[in-house]
Amino acid sequence: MKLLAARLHHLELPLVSPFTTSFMTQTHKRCFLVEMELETTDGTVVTGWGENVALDRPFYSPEHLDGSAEVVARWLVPELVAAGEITAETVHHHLRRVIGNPMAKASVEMAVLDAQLRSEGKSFASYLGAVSSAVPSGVSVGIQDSAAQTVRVVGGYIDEGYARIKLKIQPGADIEHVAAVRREFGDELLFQVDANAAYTLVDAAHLRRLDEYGLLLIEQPLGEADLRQHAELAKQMSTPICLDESIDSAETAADAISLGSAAVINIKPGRVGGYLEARRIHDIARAHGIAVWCGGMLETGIGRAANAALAALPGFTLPGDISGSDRFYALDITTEPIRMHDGVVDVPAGPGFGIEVDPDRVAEFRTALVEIQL
Ligand code: OSB
Ligand code: MG
Repeated sequence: MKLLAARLHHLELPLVSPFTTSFMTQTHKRCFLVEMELETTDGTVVTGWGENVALDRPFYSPEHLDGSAEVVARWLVPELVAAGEITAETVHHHLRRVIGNPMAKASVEMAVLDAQLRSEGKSFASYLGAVSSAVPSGVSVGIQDSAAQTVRVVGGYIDEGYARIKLKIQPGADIEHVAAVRREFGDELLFQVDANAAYTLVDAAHLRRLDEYGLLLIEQPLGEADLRQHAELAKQMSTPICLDESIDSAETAADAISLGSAAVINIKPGRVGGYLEARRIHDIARAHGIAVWCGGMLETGIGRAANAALAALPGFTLPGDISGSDRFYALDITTEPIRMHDGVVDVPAGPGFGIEVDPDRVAEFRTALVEIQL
């Protein structure tokens, strides 16, 4: 395929409720969609959509939204134009001169992948080799002001039917909140926590207090670069350690596994540079007997649909942060929202990512439209 046009749709969507992590509170989601027109070898013009998941501020990873958009327009798209003939499978290679910026790269690869699959009439799930038609749907619950409020919010999601609860924690909002949820909802609840790098190895004795609550895992307790220290922490507590921020490529996944830093890996396609790298990490982890699950970045229906397909690979043995669109948004930008029902999200079966972008909704939430000059 050959790139004919590329444009960025900058969006701002209100969240149904504020989302607080150890690093910031979000009330709105800002992101941009990458729309690409490509010409296939037989001369057909096809459109594909990608979604960029960089956060507003560089508080989760080094990337931030405005910088990521600049990298796409100024450095990545020109590399694809210079490459001439491209396929989804060669995008990663063509972008190799640009260091880092995985979320920018992922959004570009997504648009090419969606276009390619649409031109072939093939779903992303069948392209990947998905083995299930629905995936268990977990929900990520932000830090609340009190343990009582945490119980109320978690209870609401349990009533909706979510298959697994992930609770954000930080020093001062951890043991007591976890204990309250366990007391209220019992030992059967699939329950895990996410610290977003809020602790240090000095907190090991404190974190060990979580062991008595039968958590599925603790996600990213220590710093992004602390692979060795996570391995040390793993020796000091029985709750399985899952890495999120630390894993930015198949190589770091391999290192984390061989160092004993992670018993579980959260795979986020944006964080690792795209869905194809995400699949490589799945393959490596599966070969080592390491469980993986699909993380989320408050995606719109585009990223949510793609994540559901990824999570249908056989190594995704734990429920992902793949909730219904209504977990974050009253209105999504796809013609049909992603729905959670009976604790699962259906894997889209249509061509490409299997959703249709709603142009009116995109226009409604759009703050800027940038046509990239090729
Ligand atoms: O650490 O998993 C995280 C959202 C933004 C940044 C980091 C994280 C998250 C979430 C939300 O937990 C997961 C979701 O999209 O449902
Ligand atoms: Mg996380």
